[in-house]
Amino acid sequence: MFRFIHCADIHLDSPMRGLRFVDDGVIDIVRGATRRALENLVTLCIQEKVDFLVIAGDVFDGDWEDYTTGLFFNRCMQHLDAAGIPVYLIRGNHDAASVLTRHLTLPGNVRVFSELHPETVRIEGLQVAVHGQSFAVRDVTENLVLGYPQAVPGYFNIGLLHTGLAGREGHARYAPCQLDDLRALGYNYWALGHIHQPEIVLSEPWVVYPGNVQGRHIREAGERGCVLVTVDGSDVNLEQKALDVVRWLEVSCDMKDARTLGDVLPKVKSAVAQAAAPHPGIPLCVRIGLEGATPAHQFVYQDVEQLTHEVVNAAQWALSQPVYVERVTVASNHHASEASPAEFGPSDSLAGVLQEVAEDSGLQAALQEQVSAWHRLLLGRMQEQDAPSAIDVTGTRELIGQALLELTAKLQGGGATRGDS
Ligand SMILES: [Mn+2]
Repeated sequence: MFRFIHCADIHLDSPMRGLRFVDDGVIDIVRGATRRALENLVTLCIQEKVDFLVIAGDVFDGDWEDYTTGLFFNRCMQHLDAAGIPVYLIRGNHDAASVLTRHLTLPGNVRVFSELHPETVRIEGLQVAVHGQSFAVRDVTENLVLGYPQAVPGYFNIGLLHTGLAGREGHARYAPCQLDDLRALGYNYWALGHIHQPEIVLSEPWVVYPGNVQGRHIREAGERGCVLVTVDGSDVNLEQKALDVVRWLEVSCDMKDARTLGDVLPKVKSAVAQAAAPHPGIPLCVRIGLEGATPAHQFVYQDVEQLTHEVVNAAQWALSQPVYVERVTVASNHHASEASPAEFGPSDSLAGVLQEVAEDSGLQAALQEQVSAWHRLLLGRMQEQDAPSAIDVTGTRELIGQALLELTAKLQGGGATRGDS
């Protein structure tokens, strides 16, 4: 019987993006999250007395800003060394040999696989063979698996690979390969990295993405961690273990029947509490979406800034654990509501006109062009995984729609009334 931990995509010192409604102290906590998650990984390895650790690429987020990133990683590896735990790792697209310009000598327990060709390391006492190849450059486009050797007979064979497989939404197709390529080699367990969403792709043989150890923004919502694998003869048991220290969550709040701020806030509180229930104790970074048809729509758009901060306020209020609000989105509408025409009065016809404008394909195209230009500009400054791959016309239609709704509400409200007084 032996046990190992499979993790990937640590992205050490990755900047955590997108939190809007927090002060500096919180930003520091969040910035340190990938380091704390790595510490949690080391603690887990030691507590579970694993025989070894495999890391399937992207230990680092990119070139180190300074040497402290490398020093921190080495300190963690030294703790594992002291506990007698070896580490097998490959480099991925984010920490490919050509990407990192600063280097530090690794502790003796860390074995990095070559980027020139696949290598096999045999752990003789356990009858385990680990096969792997690092990325030499960021965009590896060839199928690396084709160079991997056949399984070592009589051993438990682990394939370490950083890959997008045959394609995964939102991820660059690095080192593409087919599941049949993996099956063909007769390994027991493919320890994959690159896709940040945890996924057990296959169980015969095991093909596993553990996900990243710490979500870095709202598109990496939910629990993040690693996989603890116990091998007992032919029995292989997998357990997902959380390592994250802050967790991203999307909270959708149905505004149905809300007419005033007094109606909206309890709904926010209960939606946040419900979404947080499966995640007790851990600090949360939430995006709160106000959705659904509501007669309060006019009110909502009268003072978006105040409403937004009231929503943040209500979210903080709803939980005993720390909760930070990433963003408040308002996607509710009144067009589908059952509000009486009198509620909107003469401006109903204005709303109709604006609705037509929102559907105007010429305007959408113009906005699309503008947004695409910004998008190209941003792409140059962002890591590819953090950038949306494309911006589509439906997105711009929503943007126009939202802007017009806000305008309508301001026109209808005229600043005369706010809230329910
Ligand atoms: Mn990654």
